[in-house]
Amino acid sequence: MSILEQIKEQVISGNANKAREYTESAVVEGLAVSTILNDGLIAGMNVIGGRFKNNQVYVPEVLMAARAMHTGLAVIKPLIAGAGLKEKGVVAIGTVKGDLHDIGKNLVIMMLEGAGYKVIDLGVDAPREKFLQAIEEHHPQVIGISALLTTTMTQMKEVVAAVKAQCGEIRVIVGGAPVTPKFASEIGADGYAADAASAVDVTNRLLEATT
Ligand code: B1M
Repeated sequence: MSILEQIKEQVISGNANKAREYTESAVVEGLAVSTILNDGLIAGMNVIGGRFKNNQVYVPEVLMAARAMHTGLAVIKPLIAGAGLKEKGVVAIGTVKGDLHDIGKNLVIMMLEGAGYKVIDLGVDAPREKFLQAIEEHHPQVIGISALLTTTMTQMKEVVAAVKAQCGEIRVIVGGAPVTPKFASEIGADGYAADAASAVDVTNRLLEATT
């Protein structure tokens, strides 16, 4: 079994120690961080996602897989975020109120940090007040909003409206599995990204357009 398959398997089986060990080995072997991420860690999480959907595994297994994935992510995070890149701007990002999913948001954060942005993590279950407070405290150029549930997507509209009312110049980017470009446009967001890498491209584009 290849080292990427090993990482994937350890995420699927929720073995955090092994996921970390194999991720470390992959780094030592010189595999690209994006390959480790997409073909190892995320690939494992996708398998668990499918099994969860089909009731083949339940919440405890999913939580264990998420923990294993985070352990692997912690190994590669310094490689993505390191390299002393000049700060490009400030992005404050959170998962909306009522929603506890943070794996995708954390990936977006890692990619943004890797691209040279300072990122303020507002965590999960973040009410709109938290986004507004972050604007006061950190003066971000971009607000990122994540939602993984169809029931919490509606919160995004409230956050976008509140952010725009507080500061019309701030750009808002939204994402998460149930979110679509059409929905993003309907709620007045400035950008939509389907995945963490695209979130960087969209953020770059939005900031280029304002400067
Ligand atoms: Co949840 N869950 N979950 N869950 N969970 C989903 C989302 C679900 C699709 C599973 C299913 O039924 N097939 C389903 C939602 C259905 C729906 O609304 N359409 C669901 C459900 C129903 C629930 C509960 C209600 C289950 C229950 O209790 N009965 C419950 C809700 C809890 C709550 O939030 N209030 C729940 C709980 C959980 C766990 C706690 C067990 C765990 C979360 C652990 C954690 O995040 N720390 C969990 C997980 C892990 C999942 C699945 C299996 C995986 C999600 C994930 O991490 N994917 C998920 C099924 C699935 O997606 N296949 C599921 C990997 C991640 C890398 O992808 O998050 O999509 P994703 O992020 C991507 C892009 O979407 C994008 O970039 C990321 C990287 O490429 N992106 C952005 C994300 N945010 C972005 C922001 C951006 C831009 C891009 O800009 C700001």
